[in-house]
Amino acid sequence: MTDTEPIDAAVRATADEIATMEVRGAATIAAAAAEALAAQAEATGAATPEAFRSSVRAAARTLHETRPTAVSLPNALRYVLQRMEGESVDALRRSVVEAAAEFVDQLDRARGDLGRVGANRLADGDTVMTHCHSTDALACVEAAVEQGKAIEAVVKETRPRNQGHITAEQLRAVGVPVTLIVDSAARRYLDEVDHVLVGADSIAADGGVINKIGTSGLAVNARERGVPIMTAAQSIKLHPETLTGHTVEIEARAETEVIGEETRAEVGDIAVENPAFDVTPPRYMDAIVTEHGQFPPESIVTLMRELFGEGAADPWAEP
Ligand code: RUB
Repeated sequence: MTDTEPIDAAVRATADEIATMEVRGAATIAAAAAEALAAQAEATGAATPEAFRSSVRAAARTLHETRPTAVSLPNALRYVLQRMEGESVDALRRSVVEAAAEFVDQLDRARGDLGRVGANRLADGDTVMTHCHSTDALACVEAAVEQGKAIEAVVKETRPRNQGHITAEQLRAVGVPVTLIVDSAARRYLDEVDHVLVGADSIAADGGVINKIGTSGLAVNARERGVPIMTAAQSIKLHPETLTGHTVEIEARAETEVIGEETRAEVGDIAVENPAFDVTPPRYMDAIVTEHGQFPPESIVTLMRELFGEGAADPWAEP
């Protein structure tokens, strides 16, 4: 069946914002995608249940195509589409709007719950090193601060997009003293920190952690220095397709994020690559902290099976 209902402008705007990284970070992308499906449900002029379903699925496909690595995006779409039910357009619309609101609510609660789990790993007086900007990772520091612990942070700037600046700002907002460093200084500062704390875009069934490029090198260095490293990742970061052997696609972003066109012309004929994420093998990660508790990476598959069964559907596909 072909889609007859247009994609709502709000959906297109959200898809653009995700693609250009105005909206970024796995959990934030997931919430925006769920809300965009609700916007499509509210706006569509579909006259029949079949046309309604088709229009929401088409919106989901538009959102799904934006960025490939954070599984929270397809997991958000799955959550809402699997709850799209009803015999009439009105009932279908209600189900989508309610499911999207429920999803966003669960995201917030999961972040709070995992934050309290992660905070238990942090002691009063600890210093954490961060990479990129992760709302799940920040939740652990925020919960520790709420528990009355004094926490300091060494924040990697995270080239090429400098998401470390966002982390620095948000940590300062909760009163955490911050030292900003360039990425290549990380190993030098590992001796001064008690934990490395990162987020995740996807977690594979073998416990591999897919996160911002640079995480795996940081993890190897942390292991060599004996500094524990944890990933804070609510369960929407678990990648169900990896249960059946699929690998996670690593997004390649624009070369201009690495070097401006003018400078590049001055430098001469060079190749530039800009992978946005990398995979940290489970042996270099000490713990994955979720809203269901803390897991050694090798055991995360048990939670994945419990939540997703043996795999994942693609409910946005055209029937
Ligand atoms: C963001 C990034 C974050 C994870 C987790 O990459 O790698 O660590 O998405 O974030 P980008 P959160 O800036 O390219 O989106 O914990 O907020 O879901």
